[in-house]
Amino acid sequence: MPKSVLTPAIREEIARLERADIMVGIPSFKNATTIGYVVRAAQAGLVQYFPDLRPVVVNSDAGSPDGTGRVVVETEPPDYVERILLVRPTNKLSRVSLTYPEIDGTGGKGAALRTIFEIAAALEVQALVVVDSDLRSIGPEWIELLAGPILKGGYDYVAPLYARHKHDGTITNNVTYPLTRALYGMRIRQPIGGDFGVSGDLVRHYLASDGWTPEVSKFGIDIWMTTLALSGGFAVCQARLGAKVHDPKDPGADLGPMFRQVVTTILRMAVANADRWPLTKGSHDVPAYGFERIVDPPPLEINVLRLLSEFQAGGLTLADTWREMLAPETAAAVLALADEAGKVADVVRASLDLEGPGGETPSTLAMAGAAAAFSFPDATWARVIYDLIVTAREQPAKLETFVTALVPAYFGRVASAVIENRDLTTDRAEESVERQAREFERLKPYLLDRWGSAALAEART
Ligand SMILES: Nc1nc2c(ncn2[C@@H]2O[C@H](COP(=O)(O)OP(=O)(O)OP(=O)(O)O)[C@@H](O)[C@H]2O)c(=O)[nH]1
Ligand SMILES: [Mg+2]
Repeated sequence: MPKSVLTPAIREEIARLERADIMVGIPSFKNATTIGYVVRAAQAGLVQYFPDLRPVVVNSDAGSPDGTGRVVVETEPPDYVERILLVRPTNKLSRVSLTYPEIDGTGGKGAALRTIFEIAAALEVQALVVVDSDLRSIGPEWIELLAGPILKGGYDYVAPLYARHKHDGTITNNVTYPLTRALYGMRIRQPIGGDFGVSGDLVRHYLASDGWTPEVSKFGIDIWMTTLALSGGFAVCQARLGAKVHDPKDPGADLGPMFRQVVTTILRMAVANADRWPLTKGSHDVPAYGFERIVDPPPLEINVLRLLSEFQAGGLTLADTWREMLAPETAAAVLALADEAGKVADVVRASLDLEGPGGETPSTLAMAGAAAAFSFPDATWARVIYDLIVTAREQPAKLETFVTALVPAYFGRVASAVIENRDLTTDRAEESVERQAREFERLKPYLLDRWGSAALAEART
């Protein structure tokens, strides 16, 4: 079992808290403007829905210079919860903010969660709920929705189910959802959602697991947790949370490092679980807890032109790497698509006035409309990901290089999805995500075939 990472200061905090039944953990890094709201929602939820349990809220911060930790501790006056809920809390509301230690020199969301797990285990909580600190759409009921299935239903892992804008969640939609579903047979729609519930048993399983790689210490953590829950045979469900409104990100500008961390992790775990997924056929729905919601998440602008241009540039500079990491036919198909992306990008540039008076970027809709000719087919994308699983086994030392080289192709795939969904409602866009997930399942024999023949070739050498 990996050794504990807790600092003396954190140990002291644990000794002071002694025990708790339910814990809300909040990782943060420079979230002073939004975390107060999240803490208030968490506290109100704990009092309103679990009045008899001993609660604790723990913020695991990266040492943010913007006063995030102070906001957590000072967020509201002492009688706040009583005033808004008209009930007096039965149990003391304990709330702490601490700076988490790095894991082997690496800090990040995963390292923050590691500290949260250690505290949850030390306090012997029955249920741990983790929520992001940049949430705008959390309410007290999220605590019930994420902890209820554990405390009342015997579940160990509660994944979130929320309406996200059709252009949000691109790593989820294009990689983690379809791949988790095809490999492990469970339709967990948000396997890296960031807001989730975990039982005390599963927390201990996480702490006992090896494999805290540098990627897992960062944004690889979410898919690592979901995959361990599945591979460990834990009872998994989903909770309907409504909309996820948070600090939005444009995939072309912000998501490169996150993509690398998440995808490296899911591929390594696919290799590690090779005794499991070849036996899984098809997929199952995962029970969903909570009342249905009708919500429209706020729109998100995506710079389609930048995505297409980066894909084209990748085709020019990374061709050899793509040929090394993909099957020959897949590499040829992706190179042709990158070339096509370049041509379409030229059309977009010519048809839109990119140097408008304010120099502002044209809208997503305008760019996607001008790029309508471009499409990165589901089947090609599924083969790209499947090829990489095989490559991850054959050349593990070069996996990071390969996943980095995959980023421009992912941009191409995201551009294609944005273009395809440009006129669709969020509901209709969901159908294309499902279609792609089915394509991953349909092509699983391709993966099994390549996996088997690569193993055979290896055995012969
Ligand atoms: N402690 C710590 N927390 C971090 C770090 N990076 C991100 N976080 C927290 O992790 C959560 C998710 O980070 P975001 O940057 O919002 O990522 P996202 O793209 O919204 O990812 P999702 O979880 O999929 O929504 C937030 O609560 C962040 O404050 C970090 O380096 N250290
Ligand atoms: Mg966020």
